[in-house]
Amino acid sequence: MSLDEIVISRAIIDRFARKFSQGLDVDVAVVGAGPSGLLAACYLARGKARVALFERKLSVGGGMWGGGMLFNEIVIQEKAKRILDEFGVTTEKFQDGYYTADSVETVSTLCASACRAGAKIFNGMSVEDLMVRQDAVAGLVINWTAVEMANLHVDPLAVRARYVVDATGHPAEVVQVLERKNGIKFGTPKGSFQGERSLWAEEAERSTLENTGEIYPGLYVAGMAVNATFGGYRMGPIFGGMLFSGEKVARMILERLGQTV
Ligand code: 48H
Repeated sequence: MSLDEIVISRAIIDRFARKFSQGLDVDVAVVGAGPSGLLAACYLARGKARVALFERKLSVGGGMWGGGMLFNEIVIQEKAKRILDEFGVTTEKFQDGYYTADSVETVSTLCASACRAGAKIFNGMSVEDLMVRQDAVAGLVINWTAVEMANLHVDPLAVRARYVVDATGHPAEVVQVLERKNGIKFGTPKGSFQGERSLWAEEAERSTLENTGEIYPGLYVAGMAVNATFGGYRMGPIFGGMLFSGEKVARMILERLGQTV
């Protein structure tokens, strides 16, 4: 058999069209494939939710690849070790209470786990807006990142989702769009976007988990986007809070869907 370039091209188009079509109408749309988004997508898919994950960059993993200051090791606190153990990521004790993991092994394992659980991951796509219906978030407005970068005037496509998770990290882009374009008040103490504060690891890890949840009907926030939304501190390169936040948001949504992890 000789290779036919058109068959190769058609295979990609057909398979992508099938996957993309499935991703357009889902139970949960996760925005951002950093550690919190990847973990949320994985647990949601394991719980039998239909999940699509949209990531602006070509690579998934967000800020985890670089560990701390490009030293590609992450630190987790002892209580977060059970999550990495569950996925088979190698961890090593540094001293009492502190464990390390290779950031490349961690990202690639979480990504593979999410895909194998059934989450559909769309990289190179940016979420530029939301669908809002009767005072609830009803989905996303997406476009190719290449279109965004080239500043081309190309209309986007829409994704319907029962629940949206903002896991966009420091900028909390989805939350900010909701506030900017719709002038609404949402579930922070002041009812508005607060912006992230300086470094305090202990307090940041605590408040990330505490504030992970639904801030407006249909919109959940997870990971670093939680701190930005609620005015929480940053925690630096310790990742337990990101893992716990992804796990918590998945559990909350699965409960709403009547499913369990
Ligand atoms: C599609 C988007 C969009 C968009 C952004 O930053 P992340 O790694 O997010 P988290 O919250 O899972 O993890 C945060 C962690 O990496 C970190 O930065 C920590 C712990 N910092 C502590 C500190 O003190 O600095 O990933 C977010 C992802 C990225 O890959 C973005 O490209 C993506 O979201 N993203 N994708 N559409 N509009 N906005």
